[in-house]
Amino acid sequence: MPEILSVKSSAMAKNDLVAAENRAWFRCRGMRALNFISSPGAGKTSLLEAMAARLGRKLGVITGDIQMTFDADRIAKAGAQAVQIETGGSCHLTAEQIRKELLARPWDGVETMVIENIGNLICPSTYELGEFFKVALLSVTEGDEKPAKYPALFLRAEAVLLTKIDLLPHVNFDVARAERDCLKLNADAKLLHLSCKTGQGLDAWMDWLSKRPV
Ligand SMILES: Nc1nc2c(ncn2[C@@H]2O[C@H](COP(=O)(O)OP(=O)(O)OP(=O)(O)O)[C@@H](O)[C@H]2O)c(=O)[nH]1
Ligand SMILES: [Mg+2]
Repeated sequence: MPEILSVKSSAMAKNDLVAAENRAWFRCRGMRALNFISSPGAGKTSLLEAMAARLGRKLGVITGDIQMTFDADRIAKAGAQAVQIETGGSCHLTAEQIRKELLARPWDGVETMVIENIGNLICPSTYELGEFFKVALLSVTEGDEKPAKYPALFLRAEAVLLTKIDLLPHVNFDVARAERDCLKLNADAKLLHLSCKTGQGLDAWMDWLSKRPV
């Protein structure tokens, strides 16, 4: 199927070009830019609400969903600058969609821009959006075998946040196994434990993020 492969690679190449322009846009403004990727419901928006409570309008968020603006509404209510992309069915965001939102508003005062990707462990992992790094969120309710089964994300994520750790006593989730599998895929990954319900781990996450060079 050489024709199909060439169409796919040309679409990816176009996306990568726009992603490079987005990266330059972030760099010019001294903004740190990261891409949150996880399965649906792992806690991306909850973490962004917690970050918004700390960073206020210094946090910008471009959040993607198939439909509805619930997530952007929640994040804006928590104090950050937020906009929603509704893809209408597509399972990942593209660099072009991000570019459009970067140019559509001033983003005055934003120091950290988080792109909350569509809940999906597969497609978002391979589409560059212009971020400087990816962060994987893995909730303890999903199963400890997910890093081994969905390596595309865990290979590429600079940090893996194990979320909802307040639920650990109630689920069969082997933290050591999940973390071992993450490190097999990326020995340099930063591993952190978080609970947005209790606040555990939020200081460590914010500290790591603030020290990560732009
Ligand atoms: N117990 C517990 N529940 C949490 C935690 N974080 C998030 N939740 C709950 O998990 C559900 C999903 O959280 P969201 O933050 O909306 O997840 P999401 O990854 O943004 O979801 P999508 O955008 O739909 O992919 C909500 O009911 C949250 O209240 C946590 O640390 N502990
Ligand atoms: Mg969300």
